[in-house]
Amino acid sequence: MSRQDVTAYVALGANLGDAERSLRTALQALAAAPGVRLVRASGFYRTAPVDSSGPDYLNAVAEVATTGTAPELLDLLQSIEQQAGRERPYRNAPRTLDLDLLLFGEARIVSSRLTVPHPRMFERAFVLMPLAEIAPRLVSETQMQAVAAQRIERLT
Ligand code: A4P
Ligand code: MG
Repeated sequence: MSRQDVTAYVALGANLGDAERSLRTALQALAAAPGVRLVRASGFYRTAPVDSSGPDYLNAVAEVATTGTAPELLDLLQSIEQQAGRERPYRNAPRTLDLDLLLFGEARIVSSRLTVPHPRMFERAFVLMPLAEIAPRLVSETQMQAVAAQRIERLT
């Protein structure tokens, strides 16, 4: 990791179509993007929809190292979503692929298109469990207990 690299965490979710294939393809696209290195990825988790409808989701979290900025990383995430055929009929609609930027180094960002840390990440087992798997120091025991009632199962 060079000195300018920033460690960022990306949440992956899908609940339409071949969700497992969508997540695998998204991880490959992250790994292949210029200036971005896929450092590690969690396992895949089957999760109950939260504030959303449709079938169970498949969720995961990836750690990347990037030489770019947070808005550039968001551009990349949105272009990967587009390639997966994502449509946006309404907020929290079922989706073929959702990529959210959870953390970007220590950055705190509030802009019209980006809020980091992701404002809802600590309410969600589908984010915290895979994040804790790859970066345990980022999630406290208290935070995990707060989402313990949400249904989530790690796939082997
Ligand atoms: N935006 C602002 N901050 C960020 C950020 N940190 N990362 C803006 C990504 N995007 C960010 O997102 C809407 C706008 O948020 C973007 O244009 C971007 O500029 P979107 O992906 O188009 O819409 P969305 O996915 O419907 O909204 P969002 O905010 O991603 O929804 P949530 O709150 O993330 O909820 N249940 C389970 N079990 N698993 C899931 O993965 N996901 C959701 C989505 C709901 N329930 C779920 C799951
Ligand atoms: Mg999103």
